[in-house]
Amino acid sequence: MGAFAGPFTRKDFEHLVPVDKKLHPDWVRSLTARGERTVYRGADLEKIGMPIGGICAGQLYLGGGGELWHWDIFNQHSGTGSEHYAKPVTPSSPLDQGFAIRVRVEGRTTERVLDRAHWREITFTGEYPIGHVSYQDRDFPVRVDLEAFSPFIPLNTEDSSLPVTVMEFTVHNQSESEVEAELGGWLQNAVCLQSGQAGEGTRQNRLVRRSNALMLECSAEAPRPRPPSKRPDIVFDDFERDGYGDWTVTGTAFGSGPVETSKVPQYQGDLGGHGTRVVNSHASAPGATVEARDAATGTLTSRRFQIERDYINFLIGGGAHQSKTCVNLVVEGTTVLSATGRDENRMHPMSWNVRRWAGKSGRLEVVDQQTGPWGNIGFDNVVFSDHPLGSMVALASEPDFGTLVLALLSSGPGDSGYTSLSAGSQLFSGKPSRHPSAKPLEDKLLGGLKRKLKLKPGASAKVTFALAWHMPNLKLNKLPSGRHYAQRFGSAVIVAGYLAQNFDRLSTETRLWHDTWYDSTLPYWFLDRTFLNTSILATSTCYRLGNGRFYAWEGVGCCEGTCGHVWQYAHAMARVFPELERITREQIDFGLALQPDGAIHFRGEFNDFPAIDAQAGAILRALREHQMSPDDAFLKRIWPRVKLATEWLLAKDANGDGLIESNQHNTLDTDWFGPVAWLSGLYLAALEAARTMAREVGDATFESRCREVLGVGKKKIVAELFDGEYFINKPDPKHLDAINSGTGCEIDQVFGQSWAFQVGMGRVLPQREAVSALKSLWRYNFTPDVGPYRKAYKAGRWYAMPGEAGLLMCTFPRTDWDYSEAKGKGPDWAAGYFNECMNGFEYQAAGHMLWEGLLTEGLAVTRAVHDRYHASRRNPWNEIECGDHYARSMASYGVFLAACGFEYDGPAAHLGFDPRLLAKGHAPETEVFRCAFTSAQGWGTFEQRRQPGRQTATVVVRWGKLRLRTLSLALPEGQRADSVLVLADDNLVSSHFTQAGNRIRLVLDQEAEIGTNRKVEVRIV
Ligand SMILES: [Ca+2]
Ligand SMILES: [Ca+2]
Ligand SMILES: [Ca+2]
Repeated sequence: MGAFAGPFTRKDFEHLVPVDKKLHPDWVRSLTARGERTVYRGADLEKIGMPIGGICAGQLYLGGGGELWHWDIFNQHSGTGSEHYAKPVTPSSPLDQGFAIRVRVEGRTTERVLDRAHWREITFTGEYPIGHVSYQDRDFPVRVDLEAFSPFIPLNTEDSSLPVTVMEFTVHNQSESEVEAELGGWLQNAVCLQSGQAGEGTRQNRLVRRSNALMLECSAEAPRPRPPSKRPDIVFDDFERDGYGDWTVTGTAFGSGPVETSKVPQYQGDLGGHGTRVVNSHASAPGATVEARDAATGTLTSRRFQIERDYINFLIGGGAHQSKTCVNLVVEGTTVLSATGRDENRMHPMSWNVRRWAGKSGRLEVVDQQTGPWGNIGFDNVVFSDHPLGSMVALASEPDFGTLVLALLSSGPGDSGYTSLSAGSQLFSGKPSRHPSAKPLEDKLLGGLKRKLKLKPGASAKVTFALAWHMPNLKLNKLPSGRHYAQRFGSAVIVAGYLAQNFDRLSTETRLWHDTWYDSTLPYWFLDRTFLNTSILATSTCYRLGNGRFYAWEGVGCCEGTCGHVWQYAHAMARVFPELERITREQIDFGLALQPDGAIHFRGEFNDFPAIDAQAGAILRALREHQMSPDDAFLKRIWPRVKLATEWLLAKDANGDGLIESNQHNTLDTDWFGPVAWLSGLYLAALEAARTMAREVGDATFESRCREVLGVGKKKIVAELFDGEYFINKPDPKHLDAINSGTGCEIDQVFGQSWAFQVGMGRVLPQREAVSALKSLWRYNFTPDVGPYRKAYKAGRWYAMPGEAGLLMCTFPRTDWDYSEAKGKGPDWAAGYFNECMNGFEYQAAGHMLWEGLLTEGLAVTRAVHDRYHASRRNPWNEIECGDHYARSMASYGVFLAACGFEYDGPAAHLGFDPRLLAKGHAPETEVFRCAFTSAQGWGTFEQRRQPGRQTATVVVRWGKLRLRTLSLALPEGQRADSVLVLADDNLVSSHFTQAGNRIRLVLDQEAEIGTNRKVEVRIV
């Protein structure tokens, strides 16, 4: 990527953010040009990791060379932070798996593994949900194209959340001769890969035929119970004393002895120890802060002992850092076993089977060599026993217990399977085995499948593999256990069988969605970026629990409780799988999180106080979820609770003037005081949403109450908080030590209006002031290079590196308030947010810019994020905030909706478009716009064509159905419609229309139901 702006001199950055962005005209043109599919190759392939499993079913990546990596499907908790932005993750895999091809042409045989290392020319195109990889080499007679995906069909949540990945290879014979080929895949049996201990069971592979597919099934089994032992337990140490006794201590982390559990810092909670003292290298470390205590390091080493029982049982807690926060068993100078905590202070029981070392002498080492977060280890109650602790016996309840399947679909007699292989490369040389294989847990067990092909010159053949997994033992702190998919399917074989049986429909409809999305006049880069964050649903940010509940982190393993103030920015799930948002509104926000006074605890059962923005967002989302419903049943069920939540907000505006007073907790993780433009603006938008819903359910009293406050508030927010250029806050003089952006130019200042557009509500903030605020954001906060700004303002995390562009969270253009005043006495980490570029917020502002007609600005902000995530820099599919695959980034779908000017109300059978970004048509003076849309029961394509004096609009349903009563369209500014004709499948439909400004509102005399592949056409003259 070349420079897209400049050249700049030092003078341009005098104010740190240049007023003149000096954008290159070519770059500006590329913002709106359709462009071409994004194809990555060469070094750009290295960091790619496109989520490729079903939604809410784990996290599996498709790498740039078609390798599957990451493999987070085993219910292991892995926390992530902000660090992967500056230091992107490089591919790694806990298990041995791959695909390879062997060809035989004119007596010569060659083999290639299908990965990045083995081909001269690989191209990768990731168009979520489908990834394409093409492999060629001038020395190799065949080209191989891979299409990888998991079934993904908007509105069909169940079929889009299968724990499965399809790898469909097409082999093309590019030579002049007939080619004999074999394409195969191998898979390590990774069941109980983490939990499986030597001597505690076996892994088993067998071949299964089902639904015309050949499957390699991988499973594990506990050993048969042995007769009970009569040897008594030996308590090695329970640490119930002042000092460490004969343990050798190094470093400072372990202090002078075991800590009394009554004296550990309160935030650590119950450590779950045995007796009154435990080893805990956080509680015993010196230092006054969490960071200082975690920074301490040290080791504890036991005396030598003889191994004379089958098990070593103990309690372990603390960090999950392998070899950094761990307990080791050292036998004859070698660490033979090691265990870490699970990033939890509470210790859990652990048993090691040590039968293999019976009679030998060993030592235990307790290690804390980690200085960052979770840099501590907890340890207690070491007992040598012939009985493992309870949890160990139940291999079947381990988080990584379950089944895995490699399947070959449409299988014929030319296919063969191996239940045991010494290596993947043995696929083509070994002797196929039909019989089950078993190996003890301590040994590696591989299996594979392959197909023989014969290809004439120019011919091609398709080979479809699938990988399925079934790991039902998900256990998240405080939450209902289990995986939703395990309620539908009993094993990976049954999952793969379902896939095989329904493969035509599932693959056709997945491709249909992909093709519908890309069948658009919008630029490829824009379609890529605004949809690819939907893949966050297919990462370990998101879960569907055993009871059907949707649950999510903010980012993978970070910040619990489906956080309302983060998730309210995200629009993708609501529009693509609205059922999951409805579940969350009903069961969580307006369910277990709703308090008797109407406050919503924004992390569900994980916190005990509300946030203003999350509260307003929940009300706005209730309206959006209602609009994405086929009828008003959802609203009727939820309305009394939405009303109660609105009353809580109204109570926060004690004097009823439309501005919120007192403490206002928000997504910047602190309480702000005094009227805050973005929080009061969101409050007004929520009131408008509540008013709309009150009207629909016939609650006239509440509707008029909302209307009254809105009437005052809409005026007051401008009079009090618009400073002539943008919206400011008026910090409460009684709380000047609280953090507050004050008169700074803050990214979310007109968020309320942005939300209003997303749900078709019209104006909460007046156009002139809203546009001026957005132009100020562009002027003061958009920088083509964040470097100079971050050099001056160092606090904050890195989501845009020096040399990269972004829209800063808050800058301080006025002289009456600056960063140090804004910071108040707030913590550094919270004030640092002002200096960051956080994608989800940027998308929120960018979408709003498009709605308000600031086309270049809105696209440039979106593109800045897109360019930051170019594969040459980092994984394009992993947008990071305080964690990987950060949920707020699903705000990018809202930018797409803004470009379409989309509005939809399912129960009212209303659909509308006001495209912001028209393309030139083939005919002279023609402008075209085409986009995908989703609705409550169906999805399809909207197309608009403008020629001088006339306009046509077409709605085609590609999947499901669409109820249509009213349709809202836009004419060019200043034009009036004389006549409007509506045709349903070429039959005239009677209708009438009204025009206000450039918007046409069309009413069909009778509601139409448009089925699959049917269309409605509107001709306006
Ligand atoms: Ca103890
Ligand atoms: Ca430490
Ligand atoms: Ca007030």
